[in-house]
Amino acid sequence: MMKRYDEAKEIYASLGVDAEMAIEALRGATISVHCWQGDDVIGFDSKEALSGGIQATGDYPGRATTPEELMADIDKAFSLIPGKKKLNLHASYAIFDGEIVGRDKIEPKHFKKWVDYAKERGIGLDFNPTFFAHPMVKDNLTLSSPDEEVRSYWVNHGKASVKIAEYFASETGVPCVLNFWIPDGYKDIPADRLGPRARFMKSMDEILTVPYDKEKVYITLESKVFGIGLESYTVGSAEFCLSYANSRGITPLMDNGHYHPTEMVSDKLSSLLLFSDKIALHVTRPVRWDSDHVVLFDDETKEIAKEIVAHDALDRVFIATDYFDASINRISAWVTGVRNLQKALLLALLRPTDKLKALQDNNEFTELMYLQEELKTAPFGDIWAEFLSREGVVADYLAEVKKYEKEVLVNRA
Ligand code: RNT
Ligand code: ZN
Repeated sequence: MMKRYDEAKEIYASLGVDAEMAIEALRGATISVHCWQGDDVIGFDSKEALSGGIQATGDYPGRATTPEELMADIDKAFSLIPGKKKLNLHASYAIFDGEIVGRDKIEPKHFKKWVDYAKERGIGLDFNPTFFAHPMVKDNLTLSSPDEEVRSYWVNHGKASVKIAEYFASETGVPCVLNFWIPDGYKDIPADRLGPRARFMKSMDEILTVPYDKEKVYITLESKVFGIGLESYTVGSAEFCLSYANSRGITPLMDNGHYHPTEMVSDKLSSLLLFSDKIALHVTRPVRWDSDHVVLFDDETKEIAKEIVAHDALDRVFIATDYFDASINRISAWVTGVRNLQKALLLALLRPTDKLKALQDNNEFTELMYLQEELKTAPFGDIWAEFLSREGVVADYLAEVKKYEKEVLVNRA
């Protein structure tokens, strides 16, 4: 083992890369892992089916149906994922002891068990208000609804969420990313595209009147181009969200499943980095649509990681995962996707970035092609294996996952 790493380190050194520094940098990179892979985005606060134009397909056995089960599954997944992690929660994962309240009235106390969970494990928490799968979603609209009762209900949900995010940060000592995403939109061509967006703007402005500590809470806004049943128009389009975020001093969030199929988030990152201090990402894998398949070690994931690392922006980009596959073992889905994102970051850290940039600026494209292609067959796997062993996580996580499936998951009702 040691020998393979030492040899790999030498090979990278000959390409102008310090493997030790790459491993060190990866250890410092935090991934915010979404809780909703564990239960197909169902949560605990409502009996409604998943809505909002998103879908978790498949019926693999063992879905977590209680907070205890979900926490146990996250523990299992986290034990198999190296590096620094945060847990990303949705408001729908509120844990009510006794009295159940509406989403407009949720309070920090409804998330105390999650805070205890995070503190015991020394991790931070991120948060998302949940604007879907709820009876107060009317005609596919929430913050942009023309029905004032509906709109203000969701404004109150947003306001309540700001307070919960601040509570998370205060309790854990780790800043909380609070992400707003609304599914609002129309199946067919709207007569009025501006009205809903104006109401969305007004609603967000109302939510942002809640005072919060900007060192503790980073509010992000996630755009989307379409959803199932919302094919013709989404209120929170890319242009709306980017303009809104930049004009209000909040952070734009890009989900790489939320663009037209030939648009690449990897190409958008550098532009946003020039205009925003922080940016946020949901890393997912869209297959023909925003299908939220498990993240693979594929070209676009590598390219996204490359852009973050090449511009020295690991501390400016909030990196989160967002996918939900119910057709395979859910723990394995978590581990595979998050590890692939970390692999992509490591691969990016193992590039002689300055040398490559100089080749571009000197118009030496023959040399640039040569070196970039050589890097593709460098012994990346040995550096990754070294990182896993230093982090104390097993390389073969499937055996662990299968054991947990047999002992725990299949026995669930
Ligand atoms: C939906 C968005 C959003 C959700 C989660 C559950 O298309 O990507 O981020 O996936 O909030
Ligand atoms: Zn997303």
